[in-house]
Amino acid sequence: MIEREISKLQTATLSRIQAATTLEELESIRVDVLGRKGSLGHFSKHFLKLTPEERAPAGRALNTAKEEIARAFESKERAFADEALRQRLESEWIDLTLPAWGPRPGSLHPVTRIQVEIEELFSSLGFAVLDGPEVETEYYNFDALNIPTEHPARDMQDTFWLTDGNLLRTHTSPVQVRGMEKLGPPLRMIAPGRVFRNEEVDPSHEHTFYQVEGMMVDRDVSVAHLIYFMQTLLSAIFKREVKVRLRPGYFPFVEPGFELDIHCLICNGSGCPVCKQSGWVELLPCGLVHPNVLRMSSIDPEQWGGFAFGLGLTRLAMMRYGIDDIRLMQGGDLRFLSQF
Ligand code: 2NL
Repeated sequence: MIEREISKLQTATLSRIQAATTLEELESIRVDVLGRKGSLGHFSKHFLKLTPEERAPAGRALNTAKEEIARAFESKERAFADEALRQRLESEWIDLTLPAWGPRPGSLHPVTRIQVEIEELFSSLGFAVLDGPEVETEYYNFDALNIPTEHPARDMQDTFWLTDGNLLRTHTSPVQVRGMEKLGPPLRMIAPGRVFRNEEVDPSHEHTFYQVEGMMVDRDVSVAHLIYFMQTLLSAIFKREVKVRLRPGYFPFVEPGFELDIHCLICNGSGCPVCKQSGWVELLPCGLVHPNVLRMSSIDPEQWGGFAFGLGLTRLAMMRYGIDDIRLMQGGDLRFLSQF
């Protein structure tokens, strides 16, 4: 009986399908049974030998078997697909209740940090914090500061001159000149900011750097006041005693003028590129404001006197953080910046 044979094949195939564990296995069963040389096809050939009466029930049995087997394949395939999806969902599961990373916090540049500290210190001492243009006139940058025409700072080698006769400020003094004009005496002010010099760049020279200048104008201001404020400033910055030395120094805008040097904090005085092997770093030029400078800004030097100083913020930050190459400061390298 061919129907029985078909039914046996159907049962066997259904259990093979049921037992299959992979898609590949399922495919090989499909080839075995439904393929061109498969076992079901084999029955079709036998049909030729059947009588017409035998053919109808055998055909029905064959069709039923084909349908059942096809349904079983379909449902097994669906089961495989469901399982694959379940496994994917399992492995790709994320916990949506975890807190987000949030924005990566940035940090202040070492120069900015020192600048903010100095601004806070001087604010607490009654000084105004002033800002001013980076492109200046020759008058504010040089003439008003008693810097003579033949002074080397005016040379092309030292100053970035613009084609219109203006220049990139070489110090923040022009901000103080503007401050004297605007505020009038008595006054206390500091002027932090970016300045520019036409320098050959090396580990201790940059064309762009930061400084803060400060000035106090009042009645009877003396070198004693100057020294008091400079000591207050340095102990606040270094949070410890630093060795200093005071030498006479010449600056056209002060008289008398001083060079205040500190013992090099990088090499502890033994000599390094930053202190040019001397063990000392020029840190704080200062002095009493020159009468000509006061007069040019409409302050009567007979009535008023003042002290002034200029502090290199960039060099100070290098001292504070032990940075031995000034080029790192403007380099924008995140490996450097993210350390602060
Ligand atoms: C420097 C310069 C100093 C001043 C700057 C100053 C400004 C005015 C009047 C008088 Cl408007 N003085 N500034 C005074 C002494 C020294 O230093 O290049 N420092 C890094």
